[in-house]
Amino acid sequence: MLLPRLSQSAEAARAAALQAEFNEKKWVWVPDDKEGYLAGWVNKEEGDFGEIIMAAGGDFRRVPLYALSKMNPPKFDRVEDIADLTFLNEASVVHNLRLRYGSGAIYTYSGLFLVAINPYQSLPLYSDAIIQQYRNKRRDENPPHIFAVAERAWVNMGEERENQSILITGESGAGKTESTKKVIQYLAAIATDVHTSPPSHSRSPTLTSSSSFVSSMPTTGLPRNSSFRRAHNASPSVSGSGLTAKGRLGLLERQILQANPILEAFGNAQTQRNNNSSRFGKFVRITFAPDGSIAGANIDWYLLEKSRVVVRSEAERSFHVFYQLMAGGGTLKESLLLGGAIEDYEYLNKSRREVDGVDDLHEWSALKSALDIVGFTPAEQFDLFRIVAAILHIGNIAITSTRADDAIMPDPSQAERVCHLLGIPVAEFTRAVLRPRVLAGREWVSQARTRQQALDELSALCKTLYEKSFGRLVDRINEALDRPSSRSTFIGVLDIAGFEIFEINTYEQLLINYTNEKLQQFFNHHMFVLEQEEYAREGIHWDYVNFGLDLQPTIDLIEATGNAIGILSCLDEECIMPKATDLTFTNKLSGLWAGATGEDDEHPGKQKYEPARFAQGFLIQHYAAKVEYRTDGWLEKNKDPLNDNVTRVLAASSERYVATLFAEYSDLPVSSGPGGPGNMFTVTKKRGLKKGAFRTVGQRHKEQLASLMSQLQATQPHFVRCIVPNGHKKPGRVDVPLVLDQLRCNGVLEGIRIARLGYPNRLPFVEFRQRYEVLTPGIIPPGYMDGREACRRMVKTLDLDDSIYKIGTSKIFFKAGVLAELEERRDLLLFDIFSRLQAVARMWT
Ligand code: AOV
Ligand code: MG
Repeated sequence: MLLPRLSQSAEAARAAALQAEFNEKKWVWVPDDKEGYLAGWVNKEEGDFGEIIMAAGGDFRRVPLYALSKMNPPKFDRVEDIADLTFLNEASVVHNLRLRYGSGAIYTYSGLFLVAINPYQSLPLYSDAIIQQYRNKRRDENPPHIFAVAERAWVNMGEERENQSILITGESGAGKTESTKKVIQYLAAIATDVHTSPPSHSRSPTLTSSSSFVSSMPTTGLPRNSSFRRAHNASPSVSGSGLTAKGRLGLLERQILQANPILEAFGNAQTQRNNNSSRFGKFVRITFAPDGSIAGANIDWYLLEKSRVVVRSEAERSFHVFYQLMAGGGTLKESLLLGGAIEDYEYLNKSRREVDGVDDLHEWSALKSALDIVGFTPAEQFDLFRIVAAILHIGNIAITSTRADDAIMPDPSQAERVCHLLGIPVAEFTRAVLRPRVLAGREWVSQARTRQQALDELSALCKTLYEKSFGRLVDRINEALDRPSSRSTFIGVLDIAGFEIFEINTYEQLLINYTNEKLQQFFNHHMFVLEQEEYAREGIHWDYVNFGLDLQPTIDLIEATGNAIGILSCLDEECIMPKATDLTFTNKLSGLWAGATGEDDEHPGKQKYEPARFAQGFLIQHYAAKVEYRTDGWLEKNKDPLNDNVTRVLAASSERYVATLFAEYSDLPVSSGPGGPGNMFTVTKKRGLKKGAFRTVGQRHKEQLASLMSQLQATQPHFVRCIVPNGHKKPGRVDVPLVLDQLRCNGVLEGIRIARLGYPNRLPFVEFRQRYEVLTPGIIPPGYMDGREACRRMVKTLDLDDSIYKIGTSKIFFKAGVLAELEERRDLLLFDIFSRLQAVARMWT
């Protein structure tokens, strides 16, 4: 027993020496344009300025004191939970993340968040052995990991019979989709295990009591990060069975896993930021039977970037499936009349065709086998590719114009191919595109289109075809996986694009940022409730406002209906106004929100809105930043126009698959067919009958988001924030300003801000006493003493101001920074004792 104690005290001495050295100077983080923050110490202070000596290089800098951030003592380096830091400032947060990332620790907690920094390399963190290592373990028993989040969700679901959600956000390429896959991998593996080992729902009660905030300080003087290496060298013998999880998965589990390559083939594409970028958001729910085994799954999807099938930047590709089909289609391609190569298709030959390290032929086989496993019949598979091929053929339809500028199709053979695949009469299709019947006053007339109008119609058709087919694909996957049962509970994983601020922000950014504003509000509210519960549990009085409400004015500004009409409703109104344009819409908004009318109480969003000064658009103050939106093209984007003539032809297709995609249009009065035109009244009336057909993009998204939010509200949430470390897709490098931006956008800094409103550092009485009793010798008499009383005596002796701590019923709570001071005092003392011991030891040798 002597040896470990000796080595422990040697470690403690080293730490104490480090601390003593640190204590000699007043260390700070100095803001730096390039590096984000640099270390330095305050040489002297003059008024509001400090003279700083920089740690690297030793040069002097004069910096305003308010710009400096206090550095945490070295023992806080690499803490596993950022909330444990005693100085909670931005600089310390990124410093900690950078240190950890540098040693391969890509995961770090920050209070309620798991922060995951993309390693851009394959790390040995996801084997079956590691899965076993996280099974049945509390969060603080293992290094931070996405598996720990999945484990906690699973345990909470079992113990509390409550649905769970895991919300993963981050910018493009940050690792959301990879994280989602890891969660599903973990759940599939452990749920398979329940068949071979008893469910672990009856575990020790300590499991649920672990606080989401600081639960413990390092008790040995060593930071807890030392467990990282230990964890990842863990022997697989922890696992009860030697079989790999993969080998044991049942059909349903395999189908759930195989749904992903299908979704990725149709919904992902290579972009400049990510070779496998998801161009849609998804919420995947895995349902579990009461015994913990998987009962089914269901996928909801959001905002597919369908315009990509038609255009994209030159350096990017369309959806993967196009290239996979072209590479591997073989005889299938013949049936789809795809005789050419990629170069021959207008919708593919204008941009990049290949991706480094991606073998489309191989991906094609993976897609085919996934479709087989999930249960798509050959006919169903053919229908999916029928749409892909039809889109390529539509792209090749040549349109020219007459001298009168009327659109014509000089070569009908291309349209014939399209119509053959889509099961529609070529004459009707051509007429619908070139000379659709439209309502002129009270009469239906054929109206000639210009070349551009006809081309726009074709591309609108392709986008709609693709989106509808994607929707049908997801429905079909759900049919295969969905086995609803009243007794099941679910874990939902949300993989959705994070807050976006680009050079030019448009309607898509507004919708995604609106979504993130709502998700952030959900987080803030959740954190508020947990904080409140914790304080209430501990009998601590704390006055505060619900920080979930902070974001409401911005949300109102976007989504409100009624009197203080929001941006989306205003856009909807303009979409049905004759003669409305993007400009009239923009002006109307400014009149509504920036005008002098209306009390601020009635329009709280007013302070969040500003007309743009140099472009047609406006600025919104989001929680993450002020963003300028340009409103060009919004009316069209919101209406998502496809003329009735075209949809009606498709709804009457002889191919069942095509007809069902457009079924919602089928009961419209036939205006271009032999039945003759209907009148305006019947159109409106019938339109009212079919829900779903004529909603605007904004309305549809608002409804979907409302449904998502209400589902999330009925779950216990877990939050994962993915971070891109640098702009080069390379391992090892952390670009601090880039990371800080993301921490701001993804709410991690916001979480820290609100944590600081309370008492962010908290310790159970026992731990507080164990660690700091050395500072108050003789205060606590030998024998038993109530933990609370002991703490009270200690803080009194330590002379702490009572505004900086609160004593609860089982824990003591501190304002940020207090623990650093206690640590400093403790280390000085230990160092002193140790030096004296050493002196004594020297006398004896
Ligand atoms: P995203 O989902 O957040 O972007 P992905 O999950 O597709 O990002 O990750 C992008 C790429 O980063 C992956 O293809 C991997 O190469 C790499 N990567 C991410 N996480 C890991 C990990 N844990 N281990 C190893 N490599 C990883 V987007 O869908 O573009 O918003 O739209
Ligand atoms: Mg993704």
